[in-house]
Amino acid sequence: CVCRSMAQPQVHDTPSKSQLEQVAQAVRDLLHQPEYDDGSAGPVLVRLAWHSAGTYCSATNTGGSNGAGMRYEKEGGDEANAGLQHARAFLEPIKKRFPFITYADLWTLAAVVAVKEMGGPSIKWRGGRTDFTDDNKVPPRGRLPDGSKGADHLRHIFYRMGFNDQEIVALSGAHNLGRCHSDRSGFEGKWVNNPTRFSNTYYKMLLVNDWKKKKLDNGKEQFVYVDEDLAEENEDGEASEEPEELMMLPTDIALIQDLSFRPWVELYAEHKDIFFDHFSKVFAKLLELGIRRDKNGNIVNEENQHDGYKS
Ligand code: ZEM
Repeated sequence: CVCRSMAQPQVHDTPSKSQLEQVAQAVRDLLHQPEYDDGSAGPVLVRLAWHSAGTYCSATNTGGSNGAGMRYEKEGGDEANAGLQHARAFLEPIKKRFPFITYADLWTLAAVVAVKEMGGPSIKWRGGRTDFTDDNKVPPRGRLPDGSKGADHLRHIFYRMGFNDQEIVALSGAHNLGRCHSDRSGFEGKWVNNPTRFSNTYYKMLLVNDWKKKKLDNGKEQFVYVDEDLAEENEDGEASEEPEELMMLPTDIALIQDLSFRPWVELYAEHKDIFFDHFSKVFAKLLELGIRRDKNGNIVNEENQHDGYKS
């Protein structure tokens, strides 16, 4: 690319609308994965976008979804990113087929498409991200949240990105999707019964269920609840099926224990439309963290913008 050799800020054109629609359709086509997890690649794609963007630090203007640094061991090997190689592998054939899209755009666009396909809100997305060509500008490890901690930790991590309490709770609603894997995070199980349908069920579960602390064999502590209704359903139908235990991370439980977080959980549990609206806005904000655009919407990568990845 010529612009890389220029001393001035780099400006990349975003792919055209019809090119992006082709990519979006290819993402829709790969979501159905009968052999994988709960049958959908959607949840892990959403987590990929979140972890690519969630490294952002507003004080140093470093990290964020631009660059797709997770391709490099320095970021991809962070234990917080364990399992996301599956998400990247799902998308690799699309990258091969549509080389005009950067990894950084593909990872973020795929999440937006997945949320919508799983029944969630439309999310504004803008392209033009570029990919790092080496790992110099890759942010340091350790910037993503640790599920075994509490409200102070959540604030420490998310305030660093520039989010407030309401936004922390709205973003956490993504835990309506997918599951924890013992071989990835060490936690186990899903938050809701239908983890491939985007909804506000996560907040309802937080409020109505009686969550009990459980220590896993690996020493990790999470909160669990066994859905009795589901147990009966299973007895009527497939008798062999055990009722599935639902789970919450300590950070999820912090949302109902903390007096400033809790009212947002209550609001979103009651009003799915408000949750969808707030989630749409906050997820769009997440994907734009650290990205500066010119008046045409093209991303401006200043040569020195990412200097000083020290912390
Ligand atoms: Zn998650 N998340 N997350 N998250 N997350 C997991 C899974 C998923 C935290 C966390 O420790 C974990 C956000 C916020 C936070 C998703 C989306 C978003 C897992 C399980 C853990 C441990 C990983 C595994 O074992 O595979 C913590 C502490 C968070 C702080 C609030 C935000 C924000 C998200 C998006 C907006 C998704 C979709 C999953 C399910 C992934 C999958 O593979 O099914």
